[in-house]
Amino acid sequence: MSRPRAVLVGVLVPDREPDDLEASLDELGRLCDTLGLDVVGRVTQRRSGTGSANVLGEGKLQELGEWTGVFGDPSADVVVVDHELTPSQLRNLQNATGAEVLDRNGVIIEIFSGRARTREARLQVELARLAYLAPRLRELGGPSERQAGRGAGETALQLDKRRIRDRMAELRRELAEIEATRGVVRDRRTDSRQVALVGYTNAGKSSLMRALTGAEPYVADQLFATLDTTVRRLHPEVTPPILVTDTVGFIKDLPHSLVASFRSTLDAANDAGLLLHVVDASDRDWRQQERVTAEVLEEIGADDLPRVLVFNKCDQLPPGAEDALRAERPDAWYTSAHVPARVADLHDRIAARFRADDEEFELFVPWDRSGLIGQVRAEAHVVSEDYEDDGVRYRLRAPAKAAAKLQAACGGPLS
Ligand SMILES: Nc1nc2c(ncn2[C@@H]2O[C@H](COP(=O)(O)OP(=O)(O)OP(=O)(O)O)[C@@H](O)[C@H]2O)c(=O)[nH]1
Ligand SMILES: [Mg+2]
Repeated sequence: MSRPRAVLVGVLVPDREPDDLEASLDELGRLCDTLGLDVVGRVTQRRSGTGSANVLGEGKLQELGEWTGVFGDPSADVVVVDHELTPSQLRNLQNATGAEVLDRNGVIIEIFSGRARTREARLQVELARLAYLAPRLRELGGPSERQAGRGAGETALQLDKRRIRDRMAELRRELAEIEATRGVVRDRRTDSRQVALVGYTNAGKSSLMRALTGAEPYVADQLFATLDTTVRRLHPEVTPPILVTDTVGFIKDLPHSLVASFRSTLDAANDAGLLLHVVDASDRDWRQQERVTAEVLEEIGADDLPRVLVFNKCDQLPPGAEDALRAERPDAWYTSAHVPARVADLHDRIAARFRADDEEFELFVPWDRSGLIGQVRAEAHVVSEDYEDDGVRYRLRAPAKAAAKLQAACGGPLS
């Protein structure tokens, strides 16, 4: 079956640059592609705002109608608007074009719906989808309204709305339960060292995850390839181990219902000792993408965590561009998930960053406590070791907590 064809609609409001609208429509086109739509055209118009009943003026609305077959054979099946529509704008456009109408948020929510894999992600997406659909139900007339005919329609609609409310309450309850279990897992992990890869969708977070850990996350030249958080050990391993977390990507104008419902997933980032803010250096819009990511991090309360900007895809930069970037952002790290030597460099920087926070200390393990040697090697980096008559004298590096624990374990009259 051929894919449905979509025509994109963008409005150029007075304080917006034409380039910015074009870039936004490019991104919307990629979102449509991810959703399974073929983008066949664009209709744009300069307007004083996005609030008018039909979004577009009369002439442009006709142009759109030509695409959707109001006057003949349709060349597009779906109209996709690049900003958020009110429920009544959505209905008006649907009536005027005779085609299905989606707005940016609707597209993003549909992508998320099709892609969520873990139970938690599925519940979160369903919640977001219902929150998005509920206010639009009356305007569109739900399926049961059409089936039940006019008189009974209102009651059926009210019934639908009540069902949605009940379902949303149920989803919130289930999510709270999952969250509570995770709290337990999290507490157990407070000693572990975590790095979270965060950033704009398609920046290469999962590719870096794969390169840094040997895990096999889903990587695709698609927006929102990842919707679930995964955690793996940094590889080659360091002692004590560092965990790497891959997270869902951000996008501009991320629907609020999604930010809210993904908060717990994104919260994984909140457990991290270090955030790697991954930016696609080869994307001409990286500055905006960096800004959007920073804003979402602030929204989820992760903006006070230690954070390093990581420019990825440096292999795709034209000659000289990386030097220019380095001059502009001397504190950032530069890498490419596709170049092993550069991944190794990133690995070492991560390890060094954690090592810098470690304490270096001396530990004497008497022979009669040699059972502790395994624990020492698992929890601390061995700088040096000397075998003496009555035990082993170590110089170790470890996080303060682990250091205190080992010292307590080896303490006592013999040490
Ligand atoms: N040339 C080049 N391509 C890369 C690099 N890193 C990732 N890519 C490509 O960029 C695309 C997106 O990569 P992903 O790792 O899926 O990106 P992501 O940030 O996880 O994306 P989402 O999960 O959608 O948020 C894929 O086609 C990757 O092969 C890189 O360093 N160089
Ligand atoms: Mg990903």
